[in-house]
Amino acid sequence: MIDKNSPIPLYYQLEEHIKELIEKGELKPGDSLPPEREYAELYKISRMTVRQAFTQLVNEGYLFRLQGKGTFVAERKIEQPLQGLTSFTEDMKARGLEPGSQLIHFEIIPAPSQVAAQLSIPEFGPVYEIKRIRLADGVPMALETNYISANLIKGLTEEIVNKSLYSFIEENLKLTINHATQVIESTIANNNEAKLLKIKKGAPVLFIQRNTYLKDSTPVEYVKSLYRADRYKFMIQMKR
Ligand code: 16G
Repeated sequence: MIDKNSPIPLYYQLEEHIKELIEKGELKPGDSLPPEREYAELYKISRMTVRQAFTQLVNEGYLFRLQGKGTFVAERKIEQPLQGLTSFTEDMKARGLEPGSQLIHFEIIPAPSQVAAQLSIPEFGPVYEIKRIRLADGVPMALETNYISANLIKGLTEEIVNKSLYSFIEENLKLTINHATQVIESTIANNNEAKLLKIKKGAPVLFIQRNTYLKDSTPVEYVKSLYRADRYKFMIQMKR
């Protein structure tokens, strides 16, 4: 399996081998890996080489380390395509996961100027401020804060936002959600965010802002969300 005569670096060969075991399901999320020393003896390679392979796999999100306990297989990341304008509920269902929400905050507030500008409404106009933890099979994936004009989207309730916002807008209000712009940046979770997402304070998260519009380009939502970087990767197809 490890070919010392190959021009491919040894650490890379080991890395690919471990990835294959994870992809085939022979190593499952939560499984612990044998210590570096054992790998080194088994394949007659140096511990440094094993460490390098492990570090790469940790950086790529395949493995994680627990101080004093060892190295473990991480949960697979959700690969989210960036082409389609879909809702969290739709995304989870498409993957066979149970979508869920934990409502943290639900209130109509006077729009602060930045929010008003994003929604093209007057400053202090009424907006819903909705903060939800989004869950997949009960596991927190993202923390979303939505701003929605209360004059445009009437009749939102806690019950509705505990289910799907997009399906209420489309099926009940018969409005057509048409297009969006989305900006993705990296950041780290503060204490409160980390608690809500059940990750460590300072863990990497993806800060995503989405502006969504109806067919006639009326802004329908402005969303600020934090997605767990250990559970999400985004994918886009390109052509030239
Ligand atoms: C997605 C959207 C969010 C939208 C929500 C509606 C991002 C990155 N994604 O999470 O803008 O409000 O879906 O989901 O912002 P729902 O229909 O399940 O409530």
